[in-house]
Amino acid sequence: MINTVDKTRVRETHLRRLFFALALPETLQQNIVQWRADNFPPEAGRPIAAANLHLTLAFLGEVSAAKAQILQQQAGRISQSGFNVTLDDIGHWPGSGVIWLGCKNPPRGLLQLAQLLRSQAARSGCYQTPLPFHPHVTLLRGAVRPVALPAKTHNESFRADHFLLYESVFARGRTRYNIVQSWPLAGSERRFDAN
Ligand code: 2AM
Repeated sequence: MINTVDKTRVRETHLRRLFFALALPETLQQNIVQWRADNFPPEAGRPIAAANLHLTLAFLGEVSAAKAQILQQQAGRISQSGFNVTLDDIGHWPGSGVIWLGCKNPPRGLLQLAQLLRSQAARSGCYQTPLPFHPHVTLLRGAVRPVALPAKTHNESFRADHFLLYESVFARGRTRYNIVQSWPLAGSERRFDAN
């Protein structure tokens, strides 16, 4: 009996750090890393590993299994078309130490998808920042000093034909983003379930 109670408690208290995001195609990740190496000195900040370059749609924070299940069910009911994302903007937020790539004119589909996921998250009790959504791909962290930004980005586009739920895991001094689940955006077939 004692074992049963303990197991239940462990399940309820096991929290995972989760977020919804768009993945970047691998070639684009590699191109960005090359462009970053050519355009930023090593002291500019800590570069994000190629495989970790992504565009966050909604950050959920530390989430229980029960809450994650509800959010996954809601995400599965989203019916939206895919869209193209062009990374033609660059910026620096010295307060958070982030240097990023973004979109001068984010596509409406991107804003709608993020808005929906963020409001579903808020309704489930996941704190959402009151700051407006500013879609971006974080390139460097720890960039707290002034830095000369390149005048232009490499201006690459990618097709967002699916969105994903990731778990952020920190182990042996490294952050890894593991795919929990993926959902296609209309007009595409792609689907992946980690479980
Ligand atoms: P960032 O790149 O602007 O730091 C995984 O950690 C992703 O979730 C990152 O892309 C990060 O955005 C975002 N994220 C992390 N902590 C967050 C927070 N407290 N609020 C909003 N987004 C956060």
